[in-house]
Amino acid sequence: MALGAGDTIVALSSGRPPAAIAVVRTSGPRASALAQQVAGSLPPARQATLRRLIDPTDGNIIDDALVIRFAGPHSATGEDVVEYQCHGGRATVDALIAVLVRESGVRLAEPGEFTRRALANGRLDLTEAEGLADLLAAETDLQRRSAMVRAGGGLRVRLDRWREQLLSLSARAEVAIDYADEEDGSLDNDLSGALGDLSTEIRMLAESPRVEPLRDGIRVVLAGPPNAGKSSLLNALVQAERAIVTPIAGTTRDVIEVPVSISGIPFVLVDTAGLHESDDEVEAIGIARARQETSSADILLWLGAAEATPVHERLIVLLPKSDIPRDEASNHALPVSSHTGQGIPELSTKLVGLALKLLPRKDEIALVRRERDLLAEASDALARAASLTDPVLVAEELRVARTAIDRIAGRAGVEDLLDTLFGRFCLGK
Ligand SMILES: Nc1nc2c(ncn2[C@@H]2O[C@H](COP(=O)(O)OP(=O)(O)OP(=O)(O)O)[C@@H](O)[C@H]2O)c(=O)[nH]1
Ligand SMILES: [Mg+2]
Repeated sequence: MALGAGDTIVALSSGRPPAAIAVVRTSGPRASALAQQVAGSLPPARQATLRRLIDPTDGNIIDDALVIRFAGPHSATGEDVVEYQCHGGRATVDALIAVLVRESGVRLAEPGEFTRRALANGRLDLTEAEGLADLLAAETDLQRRSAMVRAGGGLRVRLDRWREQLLSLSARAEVAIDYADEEDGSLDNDLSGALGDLSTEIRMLAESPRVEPLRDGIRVVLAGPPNAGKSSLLNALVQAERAIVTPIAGTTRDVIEVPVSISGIPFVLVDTAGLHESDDEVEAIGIARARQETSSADILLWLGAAEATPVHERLIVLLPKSDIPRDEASNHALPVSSHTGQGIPELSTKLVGLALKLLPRKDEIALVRRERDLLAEASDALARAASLTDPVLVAEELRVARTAIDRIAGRAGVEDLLDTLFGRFCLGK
């Protein structure tokens, strides 16, 4: 947990001054008392109230501001929250914050600390907090929409429902254990069926698209032998001279990443060293990295010979330098030329087509890897439970499934994860 969980925290929650208006947010046990001191009296809850803000030690006027109070637990953090909408000049903001933090038990907030308290007080769960972090970082419309689904509780609702179902299934298994002596002690078929159905339902969600390609960009790796024209193609796709191009084989040695948005979809184009056997130490390292990139690519562009094409789930085989006449038929490869621009629009269209399969559709949930793994874990445990007859073992598998579901929502064993997540938040959120 963050330092001083019982402190009242203060932060500028709006953008960096100067701005027309700044929002200074306070949350914690002293928030209301502070408002009373600075704004003269306590404003009514949930009603924007114009107040003159005064430094209580010397009576100096700080600003005229709209003050909005939310009484806990019905607030964003679950604690008493007071927001001050003051003028957005740097000196005004600084003066207000200085007066607020002068009180004992009041301090500046850590990044993400408001949200962290909301999580601690059950105002949102981990999947929503993660969605919120994505929402704040969203740069494209697709990212924004996907984050909205998560931040709005798209996953939480299902997890809550599944948790209830798991509890009632556990209760049924317990009953079977209790009656084990009297009857044959095995489970009714009905329960096995219910376990199997729930396993399938959870499995289906586990197969949802991943958040990472949407958040970080879809990794398109350009690979092939030296001099194939990989760097030139990258430059042509991003319409800028980002990678060095020379007629010398082995020009690119390191991995070069260039983020680019094509039709509003975030891609990261990855240029790599030409794949071949090399005695040069530096080049050899570059080639090893290129091989790694090839295997972790979301989409692979192959600029080499057809017979040497690597195996990849989403592969586009290209025939580079198509402006140079050559004998062999191009069969399945897409002809592209970085010099004349031939095939570049078609390649972009193909990239977008493949990318759309990797991305969540409108209003579809996307999952982070952790969530997918835990959902799969829960589904597996339920599938095992469905095939068991001993109610004691079934109850144990149900417990495994419940723990996995609880961990997704952040109800169990996630402290280390919280630090990483809240490190992504900005100050004042
Ligand atoms: N005619 C023609 N030449 C090209 C084309 N694309 C690249 N070239 C030339 O081919 C040579 C190698 O191009 P690069 O883009 O550096 O090739 P690379 O695959 O990145 O090479 P390495 O980094 O050494 O592996 C350069 O001289 C380019 O000008 C093309 O579409 N048509
Ligand atoms: Mg190159």
